[in-house]
Parts: sequence; C-alpha cells; structure tokens
Amino acid sequence: MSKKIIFFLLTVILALAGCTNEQAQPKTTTTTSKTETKTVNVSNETLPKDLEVALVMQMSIGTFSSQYIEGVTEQVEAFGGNVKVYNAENDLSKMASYVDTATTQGVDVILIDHGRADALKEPVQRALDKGIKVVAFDNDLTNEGVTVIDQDDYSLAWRSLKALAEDLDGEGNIVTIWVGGFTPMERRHTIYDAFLKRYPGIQEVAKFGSATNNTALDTQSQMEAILKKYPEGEIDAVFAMWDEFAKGASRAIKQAGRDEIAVYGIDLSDEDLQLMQEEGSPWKVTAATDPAEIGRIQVRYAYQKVVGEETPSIHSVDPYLVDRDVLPNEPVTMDDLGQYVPGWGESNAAWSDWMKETD
Ligand code: SR1
Repeated sequence: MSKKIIFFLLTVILALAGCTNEQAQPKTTTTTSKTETKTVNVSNETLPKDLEVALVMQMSIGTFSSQYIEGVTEQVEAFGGNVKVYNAENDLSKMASYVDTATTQGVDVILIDHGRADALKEPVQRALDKGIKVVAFDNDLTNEGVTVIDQDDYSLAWRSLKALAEDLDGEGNIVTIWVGGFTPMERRHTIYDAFLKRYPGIQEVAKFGSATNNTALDTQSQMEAILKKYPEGEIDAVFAMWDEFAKGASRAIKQAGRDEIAVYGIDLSDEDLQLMQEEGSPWKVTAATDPAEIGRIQVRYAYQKVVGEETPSIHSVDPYLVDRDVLPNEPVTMDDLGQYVPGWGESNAAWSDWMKETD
C-alpha cells in the first residue's frame, strides 16, 4: 500500500473516532469563585445520581424547619438521591455522633443544620477526611472544604428592627423574644444591641425566650404573663427573633385584645403568612428568606462539590422585608408571595448547567 493511501485511511479512522467521541462528549459546566474559574466535565456517567444524603439537624421545631426539610428532600429527589434525616433534639453531643454515624455508613453527602463548631468541628473533619462532601446551614463551622450558608442574620434583624423604629417614630417600649446559644440568634442579637444604641428613645421593658419542643405555645404563656404585668399603654411593640416566638406572642396579644401592640418578626412560612393575614393580627412585619430555598441551595452546593465544581466557603442568602400591608385580602402562600414582594423566590444560587437537565 502506498504512503498516500495509508495516510488517507488513517485520516478517515481518526475522523470516525472523533465523531464517536463527540457523541459521548461530557457536558461542560463552569463555576467561578473569587479566586479561580474551574471547568468541570459532567457526562451521563458522572452525573451524581443515587447519592445517599444525611441531613443532621440540631432540632426540628416549627414550620421553618419543616419547610426547610421539604426543600432539601425535593432537591435531592429531583437529582435521584435519597435523604435520611437525623434530629438531635437540641442535644449537641447527639448531633456530633449523628455526623459520625453518617460517616461510618459511608454516605456521599452530609448536610448540617444549626449546631456549633465547638461540638461539630471534629466529626465534620472526620467526614471530610473520608471524602464526604459537607454543606452546613446556620452555624460557625470553618473546616476547609465546607460551605456554610446563612440568611444574613445581621440584615434580617436590622430590617425588622428598622421597620419597628420607624413605626414607633423612635420612641416606645418593647418586649424582645430571643434565645441564646444558636449562631443565627447570636448574630441577630449583635444587631439588637446596636439598635438599642441607635434608638435611645426605645426601651426594652422585658426580654425572654427559650427553644423547647413547644416553643410557640410556651412563648404564648410567657407573653400572657407579660401582658398582665404591663397593662395597656405600657408596651408598644414586640420584637420576636424567630417565627415560633412571633406566633406565640401574636396569639397572646390577639386573645388579650391588646390591639395597640404590633409584632415585628423574623422568618416566614405558609402558616406564618396565614397568621399575619388574619383579621386583627398583631403580626405586622417580618424579615425572611424562603426556608425551602435554603434547603435546595444547600443540596445544590453539595452536588457541585460531588462533581468537583468550585464552591464558596460562605453564602449569605438575601432576606426580604414583608409588611402585612402589601399583602392582598385573599390568602397568600410562600409560592405566590413574589407577586407582592419584588424579588422573593428568585434565587439563582448554586445552579450548574447540568442540574437544569435533571431538575
Ligand atoms: C433557635 S434558631 C431559630 C432560627 O433558625 C433559623 O435561622 C430560623 O431563621 C430561626 O429563626
């Protein structure tokens, strides 16, 4: 065979091989971090299907938690994975051992909800050392490789407090409901301290709060006692740093007929919206993100880590201020709130091109 013919045949073979490869070409996805741009090839073979995901929660109290779990589950199932929820019932050492349990079981991903670094840093490191991807929400973990999401608690607190201060025109008596020991709560309290300095005409007359299995109900009883102690004219507003607190306070105020007191809250759920929209509800304003979207973002970051995409160490989801006055007369849900609160529900966080095809 002549050299020309051999060269021609080789060219044809290489061209055909090129065509075959082209059909199997992986999808390319590019993620950009502050430091570098990374391109990752995701093909049908490397698409992260059937992942085992452990969701380790410090506690699961109220509608914020249940809508957050729904978001996590919905996003994992959309990718074809499976979620197992571990509820540590507010016991940090139990939470730490759940992280170890998930690691021993060899899950692909551990999602952490609340908790503190002093209890979780070491078990989380053991998970990372085994190659498990970890994404956390609402805690102070700093292990390298972990993405920690929060709701920008400083902004959450300030937005609600600023609305309160403006409605009171800078003067009045308030009751504050707060519980310490949780990262988001500590951050909100930092802003609360600054708020008291910024508005010296606003006085705190009472402060209470605890996280129990019946937080809303316990808050309601405590608020009832406070209303008896401070008769009409002695309280102008309540600042409730958790929706479970706002629910309890609102119910107590409404039942006591103290319609001079307005509630300024943090968080939102379908149940909260219903409560805010009730006739004569004291709950006027809340600052919030969508808890289901927090869960979905957390899952998407975990899957990005699994395929080797670049992910940030921190991500603060922007909160919105929801004033009852912008809501219509008919019931509104979290899904249609975007019609009344511009920007609500439009998060584009942590999406990769390949996810759009699996969603
Ligand atoms: C006791 S911590 C409760 C808070 O966790 C989430 O950050 C919610 O916003 C809730 O207010």
